[in-house]
Amino acid sequence: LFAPAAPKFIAQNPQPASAEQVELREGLMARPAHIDPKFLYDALGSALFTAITQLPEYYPTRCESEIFQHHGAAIARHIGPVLSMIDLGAGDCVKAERLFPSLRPRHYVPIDISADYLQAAVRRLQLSYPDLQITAIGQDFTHELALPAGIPAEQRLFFYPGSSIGNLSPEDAHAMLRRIREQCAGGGLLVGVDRVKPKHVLEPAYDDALHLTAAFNLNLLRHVNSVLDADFDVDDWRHIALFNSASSRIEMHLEAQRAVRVAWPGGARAFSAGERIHTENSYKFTPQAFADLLQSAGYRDVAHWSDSRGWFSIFSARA
Ligand code: AVI
Repeated sequence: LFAPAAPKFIAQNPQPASAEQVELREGLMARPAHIDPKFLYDALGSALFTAITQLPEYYPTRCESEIFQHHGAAIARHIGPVLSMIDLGAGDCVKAERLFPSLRPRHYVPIDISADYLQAAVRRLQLSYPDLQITAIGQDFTHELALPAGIPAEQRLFFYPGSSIGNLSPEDAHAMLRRIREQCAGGGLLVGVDRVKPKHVLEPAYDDALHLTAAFNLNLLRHVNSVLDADFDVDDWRHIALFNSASSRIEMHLEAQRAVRVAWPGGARAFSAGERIHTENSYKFTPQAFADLLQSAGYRDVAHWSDSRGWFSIFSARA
């Protein structure tokens, strides 16, 4: 009989429910209306996103794992010894787990806004790695990055895969990279970045034939209903994904299929047919543009590796 170490779980909710409600109300009343993409990730949204990563059209996850498969040893050499691996937006923790054999962290700190989903993943992981110290944190790290004390900064490797950095505005991405750097001076960052490519590859990745991405986007309305006690009817809306080449980003929107009125305690908004709610941006970078962003945020020793088609890049940098 063996008793695996119990994973520690820290639930941090830097935004109390009422702050989320204020944010949602402001976004819904804005013209054009917008909802922050973090509302895509309730338990069902996280499960839908995991399913999206298996779609033939959604290339980023496969490209990223190809890079780790082909260049894993070179990447591990560039990073050097790792004691603590801090996984930003860990989800099901599978990506980090694949790197355990080459990076051999002693302490794993997965952070994700979807606390329930993370907790289930961490329980599974601890059974497979009984000696690994795991501290899971349910946190919206895009606002604040609060880590448990006792992990020296120079022993920290931040792992930010999947091109999630592309879901932030350029200003927020810069601020986020700076925040990470302050937390790992002497340590490093390993980050996945999606690259600019033709529209005919990009758009189907965000508007797939099985409509999983449509379900992922529409599910955000159900999440908003539960947080705000609003009365969105999912059937009134349709999923839109388009590449805005001037801004180098995929945009996701929800478009009203008819005139609708959406109400919540203390407020309401009328949407005309065809009016949209902007729900997500996913920025695409050239390798030079991302290397410049890292350098402007204070990183050095920047290196990157790509998949065979040059669709995705992994950057490693020292803080
Ligand atoms: C999590 N993030 C990197 C995904 C992306 O590709 O921007 C979210 C996503 N949105 C639609 N499909 C996937």
